[in-house]
Amino acid sequence: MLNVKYLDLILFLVCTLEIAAIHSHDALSKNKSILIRKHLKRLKKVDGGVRLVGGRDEYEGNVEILYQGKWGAVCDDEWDLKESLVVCKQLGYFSGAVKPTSNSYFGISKRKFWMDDVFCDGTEEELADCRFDGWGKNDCKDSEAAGVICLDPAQTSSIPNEAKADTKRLSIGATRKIRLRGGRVATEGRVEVQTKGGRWDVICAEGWSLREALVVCKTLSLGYAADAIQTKFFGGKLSKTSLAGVRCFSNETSFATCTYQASLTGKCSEEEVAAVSCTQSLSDLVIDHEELTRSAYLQDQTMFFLQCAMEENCAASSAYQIQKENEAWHLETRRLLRFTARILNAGTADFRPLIPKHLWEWHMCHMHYHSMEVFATFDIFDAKGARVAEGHKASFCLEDNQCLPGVEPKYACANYGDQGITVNCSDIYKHTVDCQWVDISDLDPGNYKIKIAVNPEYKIAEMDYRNNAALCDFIYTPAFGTVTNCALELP
Ligand SMILES: *[C@@H]1O[C@H](CO)[C@@H](O)[C@H](O)[C@H]1NC(C)=O
Ligand SMILES: *[C@@H]1O[C@H](CO)[C@@H](O)[C@H](O)[C@H]1NC(C)=O
Ligand SMILES: *[C@@H]1O[C@H](CO)[C@@H](O)[C@H](O)[C@H]1NC(C)=O
Ligand SMILES: [Ca+2]
Repeated sequence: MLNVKYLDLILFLVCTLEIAAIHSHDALSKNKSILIRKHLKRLKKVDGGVRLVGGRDEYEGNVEILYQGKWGAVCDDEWDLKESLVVCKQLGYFSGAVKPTSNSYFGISKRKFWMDDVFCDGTEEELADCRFDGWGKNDCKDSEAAGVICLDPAQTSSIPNEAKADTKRLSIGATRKIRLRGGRVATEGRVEVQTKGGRWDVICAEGWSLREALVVCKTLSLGYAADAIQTKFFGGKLSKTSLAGVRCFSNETSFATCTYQASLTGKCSEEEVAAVSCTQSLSDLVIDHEELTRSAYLQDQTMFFLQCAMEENCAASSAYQIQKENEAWHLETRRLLRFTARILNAGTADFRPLIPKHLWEWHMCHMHYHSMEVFATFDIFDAKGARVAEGHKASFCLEDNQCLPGVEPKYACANYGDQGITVNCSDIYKHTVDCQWVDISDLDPGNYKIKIAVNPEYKIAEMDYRNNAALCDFIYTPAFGTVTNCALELP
């Protein structure tokens, strides 16, 4: 520790002297101080500097950012490829094939969250230049840290487009039995996998999520996963043969078909092990794709009417560019694809927000409390499968808008009411609601795919995620837009 401190001091002195020596040449000195600043940022000592923690090498880990001299975590809400690209670029790593990670993939965060709802357009020099909720403003749990896997610049030529995290995945296999141990009741505990020799091994908690937990509960005939836990609380010790990087899609009927990363066996980067808590009754959101196709239409709207929406990051990046560069931006028009999202709870338990009521955030623009960060995402893909437009519903408020006959609505947003969706009730976001659209101003007419997903980050436990997203054709001509041909799938 002491060495590092001295090193910094020496570096600082050298820099100061150098600046002083060339003080007469103003421009040069300015150039130099910019260079030094950049260098220091590389050394991660200046606010806005980023570093990766918890990974196996310097090119991967949960992202931490320095602000007011303190390191803090970044929340994984809205965290995807563009944000990871900016981080890898800022760190000077090759950014052609990076991979975002979420759910504290590289370990539970022990730091305060500095950033939440980060939106980058990919051109930013630094993560701090991206849009986000404001320093320290967040509603995230320690299991929601965002991370990245960047590529080592030396390796770029040998690894094609696939990030290394996905290389060498093997099936768990039917010969490996699983069981739960260490819980207070039989339906919870650490997950153990039987080795070839008959011993039982715990699983490295890295990346452990509700998806894997759901398959474990199904495999053991214990119902569904109420919780996926990364913990030491249920005992168990990682060994040289402990599996790591275990991943399921959540649609598997047996844990045997889930995969693990062979190269990481026995190399867990943390001490926590994977655990689950199973339950028989849970919620199950289902997206109504018929309502979606019925209700979709295009609308041209001036940005004057989209100010609240822009404040909630609903518009495309180009809208923010226009807002920055054009004084008369209010008069510019955006083209919106509007539609109704109707979400039924077809499960056996109410769907409730993840965060407790006292942490709900009041949204002035839309005059209600937000109880959940990312409830729904809307993505448009081109023929090659590249995402070309996105929207998201941040300004939602979970409530029972319509219930099947004989079911009493229970949840209502008005008056700081309880939020949730009762079994057999639907929460409906009409096409007229703000942000209930995708900004397609940057798209050329053509054939696209649109994907509408609820609970897209698998943060709230459900019985089944295969009905959480609708993937449909979006036919866009100069005259109209149609959404047809939907199929339900995983978010
Ligand atoms: C400072 O840097 C800019 C570009 O980075 C360069 O064009 C300019 O010549 C430099 N000025 C001096 C005095 O070195
Ligand atoms: C589960 O989902 C994945 C990804 O969408 C898909 O590739 C796979 O075929 C699905 N498996 C089953 C059993 O449906
Ligand atoms: C919900 O509706 C389904 C189908 O109509 C019915 O089978 C089920 O009993 C209902 N559940 C509740 C809790 O009302
Ligand atoms: Ca569902």
